[in-house]
Amino acid sequence: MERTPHIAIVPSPGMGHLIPLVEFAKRLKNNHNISSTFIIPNDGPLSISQKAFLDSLPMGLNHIILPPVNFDDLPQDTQMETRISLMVTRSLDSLREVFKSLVAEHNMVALFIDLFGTDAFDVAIEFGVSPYVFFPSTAMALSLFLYLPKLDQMTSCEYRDLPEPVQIPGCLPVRGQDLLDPVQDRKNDAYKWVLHNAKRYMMAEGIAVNSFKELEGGALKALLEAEPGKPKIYPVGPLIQTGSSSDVDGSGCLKWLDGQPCGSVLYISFGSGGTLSSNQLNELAMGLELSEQRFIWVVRSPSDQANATYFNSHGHKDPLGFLPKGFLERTKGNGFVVSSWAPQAQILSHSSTGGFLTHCGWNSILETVVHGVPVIAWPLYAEQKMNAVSLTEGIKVALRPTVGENGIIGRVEIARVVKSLLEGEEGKAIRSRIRDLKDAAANVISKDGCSTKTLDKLASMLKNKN
Ligand code: UPG
Repeated sequence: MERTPHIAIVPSPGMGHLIPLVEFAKRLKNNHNISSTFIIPNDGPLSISQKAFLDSLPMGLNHIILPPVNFDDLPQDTQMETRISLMVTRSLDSLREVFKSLVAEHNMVALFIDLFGTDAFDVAIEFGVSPYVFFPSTAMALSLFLYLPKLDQMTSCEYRDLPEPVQIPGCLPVRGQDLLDPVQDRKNDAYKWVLHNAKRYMMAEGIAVNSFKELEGGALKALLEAEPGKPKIYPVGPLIQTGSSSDVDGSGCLKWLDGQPCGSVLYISFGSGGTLSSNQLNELAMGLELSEQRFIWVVRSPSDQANATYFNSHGHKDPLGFLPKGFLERTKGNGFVVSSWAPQAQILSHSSTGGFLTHCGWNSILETVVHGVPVIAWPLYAEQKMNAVSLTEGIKVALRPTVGENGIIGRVEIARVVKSLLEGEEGKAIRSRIRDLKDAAANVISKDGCSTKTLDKLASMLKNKN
């Protein structure tokens, strides 16, 4: 048997979970010689981006795709968190088979799951392997997860009906309606699954969280306070994708960026799963045109469900066909439209990029902080509204457009915010604050930085399990 320490990683589906976990695994391999196997639950063929990403994993990071689970019995309106949790729960038998061979071949020291995979802990424990969580979202969301069992007991109504904002330990008060989507309807299975997983976080020996003090000081302070039975918390962020998840610049957008003035381009992307309604897509296009600013926009086919492409970012139809008539011709030269997926890491690190209109997925936020790019916050689903609150009211590095009474952000408002970010005084103040954060981020992941040291500590813990 090989003596190099080895970990199993069971990610929830979706690039937003896979990307930071792979960065985490790369650090463990390169700096501590801990290798890993990604075990991928699914309910059918992986998306093009996921497949390409897994196929390009470096040496020492393996992957195994589990047999697909069957979801024929699930109602059409089953929420994402229920699907993700059930994908792991229904994969336990196949996971057990994989574990059998992993423990025979490797020196297994830990299993890492992310958000909703805690049922996999049972398999790890059966094989004497230590259970850990890698939390790919905010320290604020983690603080809410650890607090949720108590909040659930204390509250009888829906959280959105609470007269006062919710006080998550260490965080800004958050209105109930801004808490993450799956806790908005406590009778829905999605809530039950989140609560189930949140309770089982206490079984973990440790929880690594992708954040750092300068970004989320209050939440991290509360998380780091020791309490009986509470897992040890390891803030290891920001871990962001270093290369691109789609290596080739298929659309030519990077080449186009090369020809634009420094800091002049707004990058617009709603992450791996975000979609807009047809009306909203139209208003965004018209607003961009009205702003007369330069932009790169990752366009997806419209849908009334905000996370319609979560499990397959490339969708099925040609998204560009849904843009307003004549938009592409009128914005030619000023704007560049990419269909479905763009090399985000390279775009954000490019000197021509001066702003990022984002759905506030946590990886996108970390990437924009690391590259010092100011933000327009346009949250859509999951915990993104909470993230938007921290960005605008907490660390103040984002502008947030006002939603109209019809639930749509209108073109005039969009043009106003875009101009204000790229050309206005507000934009300047934000740019200066996010540059400070950029320096702080570079510092914590430098050789002697605190996230590097925390990861060293976690790695030594794992190695001591030999
Ligand atoms: N990305 C690309 N090209 C694209 C779109 C996305 O490379 O065209 C990358 C992006 O760089 C990032 C990742 O894909 O690394 C997307 O991650 P994120 O911004 O976090 O968005 P989601 O994929 O939507 O992330 C899910 C949830 C989000 C949560 C996150 C971490 O939707 O709310 O914060 O997971 O838990």
